[in-house]
Amino acid sequence: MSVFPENFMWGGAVAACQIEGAYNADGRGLSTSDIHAYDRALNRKKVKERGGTRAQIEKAIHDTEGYYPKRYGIDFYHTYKDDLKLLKEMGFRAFRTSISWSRIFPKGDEEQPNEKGLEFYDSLIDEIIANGMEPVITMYHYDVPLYLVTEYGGFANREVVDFYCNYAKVLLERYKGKVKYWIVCNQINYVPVVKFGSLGIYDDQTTPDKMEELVYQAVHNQFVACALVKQMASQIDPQAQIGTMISDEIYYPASCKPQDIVFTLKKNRMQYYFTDVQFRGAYPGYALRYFKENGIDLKMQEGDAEILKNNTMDYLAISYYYTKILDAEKNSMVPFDGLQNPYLEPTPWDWRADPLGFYYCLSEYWDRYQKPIMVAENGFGAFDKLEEYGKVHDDYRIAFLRKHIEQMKEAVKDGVDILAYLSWAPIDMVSSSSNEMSKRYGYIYVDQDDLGGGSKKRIRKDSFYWYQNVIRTNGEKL
Ligand code: BGP
Repeated sequence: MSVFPENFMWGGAVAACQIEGAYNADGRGLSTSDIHAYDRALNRKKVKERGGTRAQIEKAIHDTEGYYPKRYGIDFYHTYKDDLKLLKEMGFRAFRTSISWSRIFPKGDEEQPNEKGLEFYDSLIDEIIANGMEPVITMYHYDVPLYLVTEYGGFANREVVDFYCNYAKVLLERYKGKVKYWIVCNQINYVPVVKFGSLGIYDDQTTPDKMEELVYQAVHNQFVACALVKQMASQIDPQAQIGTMISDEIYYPASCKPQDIVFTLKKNRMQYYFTDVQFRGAYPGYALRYFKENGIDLKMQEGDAEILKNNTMDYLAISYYYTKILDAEKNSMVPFDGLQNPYLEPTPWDWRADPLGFYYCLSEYWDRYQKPIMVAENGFGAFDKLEEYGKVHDDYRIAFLRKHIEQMKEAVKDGVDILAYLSWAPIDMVSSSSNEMSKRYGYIYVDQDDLGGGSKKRIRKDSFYWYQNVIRTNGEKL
C-alpha cells in the first residue's frame, strides 16, 4: 500500500513565458518576460538585467541586436501536442502551466479579449485533459503585459487590479468545468525581488527611498486582486479551487544564539506575511509594525479589509528549491538576504539542496494553516550532457528528486494534506533567473542552445524512466 492517496497528482510544472515562444503570434502583446536579452555585442557573456529603467525598457522593445530567449522558449506553442504525449508516456496525472496574460489581453487594458489567444488555450487545456492530466493553471507567471507597465506602472496602480480581474473573469468563465485548480499568481512572496516581472514596477518609477513602499503597495493591490478572483470564482464556478503560491523562503538561524533565533523568527514572519494575509484574511500585527517603523504608508481603500477577510484562499501552492541561514550580525531584513548553509552541498548554481528542509517547510505551512498543500515546483537545475549515442545520464537529478520525495512522504505520514507533486520542469526550457537553456531541469532533454540553435529534438533522459516508475508505483519505488 502506498503512503500517497490513490488520487495523488504526480506531474510537472512549466510557465508560458519560459516554454511557449511565439511571442508575437496571433495578436499576442509583449510582456515583462520578453525583454531580458543576451547581449550579442558582449558575445553572450552578459544577460541583460531584468526590468531596468523606463528608458531601458523602451529600448528593449525596439532592440534588434539582442537575443531574447523567452520570446522563443522551446516553441511549445507549436509543439505542445507532441510534448504532452511524452508526459503522458511518463504517466502524468497533472500538468501545471500558465496562461500568457498578453495573449488574452495584448495591452492589458482592453475591454474585449483576443479570441485567437483564447483559442490556443482552449486547445491546450483540452489536450492536457485528453492526455489524462488534471490541468493546474497559473493565471500569470512573471509576465505582466508590458503596456500595463509603461502606461500604468503595473500593480502599484490600483486600476491594474480591475484589468487583472477582468482577465481572470474571462478565464474562469471560459474554462469553467475544465480547470479546477487555479493559482492566482506565481510565487507571490517573491515579488520584492521580481518586482518588474511580477508587479510590473520599473526601476525609476519612484525614488530609491520610496521603492519599498511602492512595492508593498503593489503587493496590497495584488492581495485585493487575488481575493476578488476568489470571490468571482465562488460565483462563476463553485467547484474551482483558488490557490495562492509562494516560493519557500524559510530560513534557519545560523547558530543557537538567541539573537540569531529571534532575528530569524522576525525575518521568517515577513515571509509568512503573504500567506498570513491570504489565509487568515487580515494584516498581521508584526507586518503593520514593520511598515510603521520603516515609513511605509499603505493606501487601503474602504472595503479592502472586508474583501480580504471574506475571500481567503482554498489551498497553498509552494515551490521548494533550497534553504538559507541567517546571522543577526551579518544579515538585514531586506528580502532574501541570507547566507549559504555550510552543512549542505552546493548545486551547480550554488543553490543549497536540502531535502530535510522540504519536510520542515511542508510541516511548518501545514501546522500554520491546515490548508491543502500543492507542491507546485521542486527540481534540480543542472548542465546536462547529451552523449554521442543520444542518452542523458542524469543520476544527480534522480538522487535529488528521490531524496525530496522521501521527505514529502514523511510529511504525508504525519497527516499533511498534500494534493500534488509537480516537479519543475518536466521538459527543458529557458531558465527563469539566468535566461539560459543550459540550466536544465527536465526529464526530457531539448536539443537547443542558449542562443536558440540546435535540432530542438526531444530526448528522454534517464530520469524520464525513473519518474515513470515513481508514478506507476504511486511513489513507492523511488
Ligand atoms: C521559480 C520560478 C520558475 C523557475 C524556477 C527555477 O522561482 O517560478 O519560473 O524557473 O524558479 O528557477 P530558474 O529557472 O531560475 O533556475
